[in-house]
Amino acid sequence: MERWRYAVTPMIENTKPMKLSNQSLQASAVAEHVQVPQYDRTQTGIGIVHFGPGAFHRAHQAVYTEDAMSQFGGNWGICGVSLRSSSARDTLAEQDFLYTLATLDRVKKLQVIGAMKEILVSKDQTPDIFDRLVSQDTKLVSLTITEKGYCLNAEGRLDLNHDDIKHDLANPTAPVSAVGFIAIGLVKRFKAAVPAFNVLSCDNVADNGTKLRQAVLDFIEQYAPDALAWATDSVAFPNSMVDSITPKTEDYTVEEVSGQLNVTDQWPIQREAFTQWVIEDNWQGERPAWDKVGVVFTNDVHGFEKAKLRLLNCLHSTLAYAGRLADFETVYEVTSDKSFSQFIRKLAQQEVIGSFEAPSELNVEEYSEQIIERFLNPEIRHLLAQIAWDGSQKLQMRLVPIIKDNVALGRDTALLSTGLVAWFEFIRRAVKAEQEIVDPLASTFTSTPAIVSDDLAEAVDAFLSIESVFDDEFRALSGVRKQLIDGLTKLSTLNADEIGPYLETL
Ligand code: CS2
Repeated sequence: MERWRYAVTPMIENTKPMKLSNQSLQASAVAEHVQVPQYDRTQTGIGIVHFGPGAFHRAHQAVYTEDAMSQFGGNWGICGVSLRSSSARDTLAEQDFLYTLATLDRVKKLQVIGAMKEILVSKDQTPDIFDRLVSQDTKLVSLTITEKGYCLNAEGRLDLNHDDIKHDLANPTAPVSAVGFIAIGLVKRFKAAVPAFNVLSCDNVADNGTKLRQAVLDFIEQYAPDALAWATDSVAFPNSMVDSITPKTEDYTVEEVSGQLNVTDQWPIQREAFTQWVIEDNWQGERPAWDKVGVVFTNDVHGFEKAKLRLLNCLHSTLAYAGRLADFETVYEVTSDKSFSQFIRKLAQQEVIGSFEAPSELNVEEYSEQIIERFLNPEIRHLLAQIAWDGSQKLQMRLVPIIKDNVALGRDTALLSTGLVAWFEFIRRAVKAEQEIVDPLASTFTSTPAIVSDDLAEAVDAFLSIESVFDDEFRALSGVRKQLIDGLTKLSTLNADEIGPYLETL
């Protein structure tokens, strides 16, 4: 299916395309309508180590860094670090770590990104990773590893009983966690009298920098207490909010981008045009000229974080679970359905806006409507099934806090509870159908019979008993518990084409 074509047809007709590489760039084999790095990659040093060089990092932070270097220079090449898989390294190494960002929106754009200079994999390159972490050239360590990678306990402190943390404290020459690598790397710098680097979380987590700082300092307190005062005073952990809808790369993306590029890119990244990065203005020393390419440095990141998590991610997750129960495939399809679009607008207007204090410079009504317009981008095929991954991690930030805040404020929670109930029913149907569940708690769901009980109060209580998602305060919300039981009682009886009409009744 031909989904999108550019105005310019491929420059080279009927020849086998070269691979995207430094060589094909220098040979100008890449089509003329494609933006390419405006700096000499061979002369650009590495100043950033990034843990988790996945699609979002490559679509967001790496692109801001690319633009900053193309327009303002600087040795801000990125060393990606993969703690699990070697696929990104093995694939991108074949094309000199170049890849294409395909911006798919009303206006389409192809940009070859050169900021990624290397990707190291911890299973066989740990010494090289530490060399990068200790190098004076490294001014920043950033992360997109999701909150579960921070190894925190319910109190927001480092979980010293976490298998990875226990391993790293016992094996500091071969850590397996990002927290371990960062903490041990900082201690090495302390002992070598090398100034600290900044640590920047780019995860979809409220207070991401504050949480990561606590985890790293807790690790150092156990591992090298003599370095704790230095780390406490010398390392900046700014909070940040990140935003750009970045669906995973599909086979058609590779085919279509390579066709437009005139060279083969094995792993392009697709993304919407909208992108936003808000970083707390808490920084030691140099940084890329991000502020000159659209990044906002402010002291009120918290308000932007909440606005985004609550007005985008809460709606995303609600659409994912309710939409999958209604057999929709993508965000575009489900948001195009009148019943669903009316529901999420009511959810935003009646139960999300007003649940938090937004930054004074943000018009939340306009922001919310802009988000729903972004969901209606026909060029982005964002799978609901992908957004549905890791619900036990995501909903504790996207839905649970809003319900708690609304109860405390005496506000309604019926629509928010519907989103939570949709997750419950989504999991129940997957367990009954023995379908794969992508979630760190998948085994909990499949090994807890009450989750799929026909006694829906028992089923709700089984979900609410999951300590990592719901705390005692939430379990004590008796009114919410009744909403969840009533909602699941209704939702569990509905087939796909009855979900939308049901939402209209709420
Ligand atoms: C999505 C996010 O997959 C998901 O959970 O809600 O990745 C969302 O696309 C980004 O936060 C948008 O910035």
